Amino acid sequence: MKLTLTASLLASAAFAGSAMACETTLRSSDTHPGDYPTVLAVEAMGDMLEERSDGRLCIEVFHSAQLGEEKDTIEQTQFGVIDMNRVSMGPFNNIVEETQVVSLPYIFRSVEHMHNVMDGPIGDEILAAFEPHDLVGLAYYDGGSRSFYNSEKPIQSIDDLQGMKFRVMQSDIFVDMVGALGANATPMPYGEVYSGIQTGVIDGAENNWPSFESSGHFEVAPYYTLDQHLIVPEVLVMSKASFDALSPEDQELVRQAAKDSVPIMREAWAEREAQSEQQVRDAGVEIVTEIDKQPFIDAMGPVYEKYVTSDKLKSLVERIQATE
Ligand code: GTR
Repeated sequence: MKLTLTASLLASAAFAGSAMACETTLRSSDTHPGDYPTVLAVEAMGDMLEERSDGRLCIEVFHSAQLGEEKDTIEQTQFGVIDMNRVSMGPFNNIVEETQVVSLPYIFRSVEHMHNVMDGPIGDEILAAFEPHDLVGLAYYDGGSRSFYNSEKPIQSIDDLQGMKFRVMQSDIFVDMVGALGANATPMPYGEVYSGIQTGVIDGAENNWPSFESSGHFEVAPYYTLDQHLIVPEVLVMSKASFDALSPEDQELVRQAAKDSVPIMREAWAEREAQSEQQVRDAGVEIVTEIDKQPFIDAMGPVYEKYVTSDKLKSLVERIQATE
């Protein structure tokens, strides 16, 4: 019995690998697979942190939704059960009001516009808004632009969307966004989308190239229309409880390493986006690139009216629109 226990302890110590030497290993969640840019970036952050703290602080990334789907892992991060989390801003909409503005359809004119906003004072303001919700906002990552894909037909215009059923991330804004286009939205966890399309519970979903590819959704939804309705930044947050448990020096190391992981993420993203697009095209997915976005943009009026009501959000939207 004793021998078995020792053997299993040894086995788990070996499994922990280099994290074993660390005083504190921060557990970080990600829904994506191990080779996805967001996972690689948090791992790179962990390497920087381990080196800069002389091995005091490490990060272990639990990728592929090992710790659960985004909505649940966000709650666990608020409670301090999970130390860090890399998530889209979308699932935060019902928790951190300020995240709603960057989840509005067509709020950003391009990825470059999104970078200019999030890298500046508006980005800092939104990061700070996480604190009252037991979270510390550390850095923004890229999520490309999201477009509709489905199992039924090529979507050439809003007319083709009428009555179709699309999965959206768990946020009311996206439900209303799809509704404003005349389609029906079903909020559901990311991990259920593949089988949802396969079994016909939904006709499709919407996402960026790397997610469309890595999730395998393209296998069951071979029509992709580049209407690019959303450019939602992603965010790396830390549990306030875990953050407060660190010394001020270590807190600074965490903040800095998170910031330093951003260019690594952007490079990995650009590479992966091109690879994913190629893979999806090679698989024979029918891609509609020529689409008039103006009717889509015009249809979003009611969504802005419903969500941009407080002075705080109005000011954020105006300042985002005024950013180059
Ligand atoms: C991805 C994003 C994930 C998750 C997913 C989804 O693009 O990186 O964090 O939000 O979309 O649609 O659930």
